[in-house]
Amino acid sequence: MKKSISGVTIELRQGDIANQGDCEAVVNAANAQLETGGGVAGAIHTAAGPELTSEARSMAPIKPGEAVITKAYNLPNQYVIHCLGPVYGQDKPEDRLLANCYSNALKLAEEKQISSIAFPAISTGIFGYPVEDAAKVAFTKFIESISSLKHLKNIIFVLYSEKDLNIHKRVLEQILQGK
Ligand code: AR6
Repeated sequence: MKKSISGVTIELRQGDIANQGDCEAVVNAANAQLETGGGVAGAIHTAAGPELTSEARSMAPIKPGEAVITKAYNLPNQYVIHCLGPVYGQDKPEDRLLANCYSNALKLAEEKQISSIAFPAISTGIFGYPVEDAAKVAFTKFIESISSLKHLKNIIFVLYSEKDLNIHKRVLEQILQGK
C-alpha cells in the first residue's frame, strides 16, 4: 500500500528490515546500549557486521525517544538510525516517547539529506507496545511532519507479519479519512 501526501510517499510493506535495498536509511529498534539483541536489532547488527556494533557502542547509552545515526556497513543501505522506543507500561508517557523516536529519526534523516527511509514498528515486539496504538502514534507523527520535510520523499514502514501489515493499513486509512 502506498499513499502520497504533499509529494511524500508513505508505503507499507511486509518484509525484513535488514533487506531493504531500495532505502538510503533503515531504522533500528535499538536497546539503550546500542548493542545487538533480538528482533530488529538482532537482524540489523547481524547483517551489518561487527563494525556497526563498535561504531554504535561509542554513542551509547541513549534514552527512550532518542535517536542516533551510524553508517550501515554490510547492509544494503547508507545509514542506520538507531531509536530507543519506550518499554510499554514502564517508560512514560509512552505515546510521547514513541512519537519522539519518529520525529528524531526524521530530523536526523533530513540533516543527512536522506531521500528514503525504512522504519520497523518500534516498541511493538519485546517492548510490548500494542501494535494498533503504536501505528496511530507513528502515522500521526509522519503526517504532522510532512510539510517540514525537504529531502525525504519516501517513508517506508516494514512490517514483519501479514497481521501487523493489515493493522497498519487499516490505521493509516482511518487517519487519512480523519476517523
Ligand atoms: N524486520 C522487520 N520487523 C521485524 C523484524 C525484522 N527483521 N524482526 C522483528 N520485527 P523488536 P522493540 C518486528 O522486538 O519492541 C531488541 O532485542 C517485530 O515483530 O525488534 O522496540 C532490542 O535489543 C515487532 O513488531 O523491537 C531491544 O532490547 C517490531 O519489529 C528490544 O528488542 C519491533 O520488535 C527493542 O524492542
